[in-house]
Amino acid sequence: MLGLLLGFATPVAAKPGGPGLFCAEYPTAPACQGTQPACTYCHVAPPQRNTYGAALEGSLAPGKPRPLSDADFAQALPAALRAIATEDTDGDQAPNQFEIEQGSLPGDARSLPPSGVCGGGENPQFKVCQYDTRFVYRRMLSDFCGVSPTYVQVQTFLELGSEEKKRAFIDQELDRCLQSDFWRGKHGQLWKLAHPKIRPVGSIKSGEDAGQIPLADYYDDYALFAWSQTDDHDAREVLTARYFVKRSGTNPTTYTSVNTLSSQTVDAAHRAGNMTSAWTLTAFVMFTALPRNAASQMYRAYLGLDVARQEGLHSVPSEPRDYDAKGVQAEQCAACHATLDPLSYPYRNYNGISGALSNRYVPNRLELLFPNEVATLKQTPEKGVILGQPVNNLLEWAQVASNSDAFAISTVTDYWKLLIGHAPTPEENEEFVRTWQALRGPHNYRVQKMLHDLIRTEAYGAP
Ligand SMILES: [Ca+2]
Ligand SMILES: [Ca+2]
Repeated sequence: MLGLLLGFATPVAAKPGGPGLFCAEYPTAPACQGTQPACTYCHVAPPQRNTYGAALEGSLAPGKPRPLSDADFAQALPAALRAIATEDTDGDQAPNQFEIEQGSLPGDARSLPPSGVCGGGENPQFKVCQYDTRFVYRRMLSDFCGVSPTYVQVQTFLELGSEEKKRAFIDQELDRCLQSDFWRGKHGQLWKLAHPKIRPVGSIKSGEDAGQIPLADYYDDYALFAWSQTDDHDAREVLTARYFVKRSGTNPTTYTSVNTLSSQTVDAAHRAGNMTSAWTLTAFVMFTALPRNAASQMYRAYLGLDVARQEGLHSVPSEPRDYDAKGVQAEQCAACHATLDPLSYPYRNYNGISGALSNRYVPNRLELLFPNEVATLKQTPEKGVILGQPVNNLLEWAQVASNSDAFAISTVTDYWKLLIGHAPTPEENEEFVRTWQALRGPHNYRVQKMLHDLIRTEAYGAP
């Protein structure tokens, strides 16, 4: 909403790139953690700007005639944000940049940065330092092992004495619980995390627990997801794996990587993890020529960006081209489709449901399988753009996606919601940012290591 409305009197001159540029300037701001800045950042009621929006407009390429072109807007916004960073536009004593970083609104004097510095602060609604190892021990066993500690276990825990020994014991118990079926087994906690990404439909499932019209086996997708989140595996491979994962046994459940699976049909050279699984192609490509649905689902599921909610918009100049003549150049569509269509092109040769060629990479798919569609369809390129970066194919799409801030933020947000019960709040932002940055950095995308960090946060450990 920020970008759509920011700095412009009419929606015709919508600038959907705004949120992306804002978040590039403030990547650790609470407003950019798995979500997008809201309209209220700059507006009282659109198109009326609040004090922050007005100050920004004043610093945006001053002297240039309005409305600004998309390119001029994109070029001028970072400097304009910086130009007013140290001002206090709403007069509440907190400078804009401080408000943005602390999660309050820089254009609303009633919205103040939290005073919740650990151990201090006058506001009782913010947590003070009260990380409680006994509480964490209970909570961790319940979250990761699915059990409460017995009386004897609690006594044994308390007898460990020092906080240091207790924390070491909790870490050791966490590693044990991460092996449990409650955590990693069929229908366990990791599967629960994967549900909104995979969107299972029992009636068309093939293989184990098959439905009436078996089309594809999404248990393979759960298996790769669970694999990518456990042991010493790289979480990014849920999007980039050229291999498949086989699940076997219970208590313990074992996941093994394999080069072929009878339920999977995309050739090794064109695989990109769950983005190209038989289930993704069946459920999200289906019968469509240009698989916008597959692209937007992957964007939402693994990067936390929902194009339909104006999130993650990185408009590509001269897009949408509307190769399939769906009317996406219409004013109300163009803003989203300038991002969505180039995001979808790399899927052009991935086939959904159509007999012998189902769920495969088919070179010249549009030319071969959609001969009766509009003539311009076959001009659809395989090259596309994701997060503003040009890519040649879906494998490169997956690389850019999995290496992005959005992927790390989305990965940690999933666990934050599961384990803490809500998306990170502004008060939790510092710990949240530290957690996803460590996942990307020192932990090299090992979720197991990230979870040790997560249970050590104040957000998790304060009753
Ligand atoms: Ca202020
Ligand atoms: Ca404020």
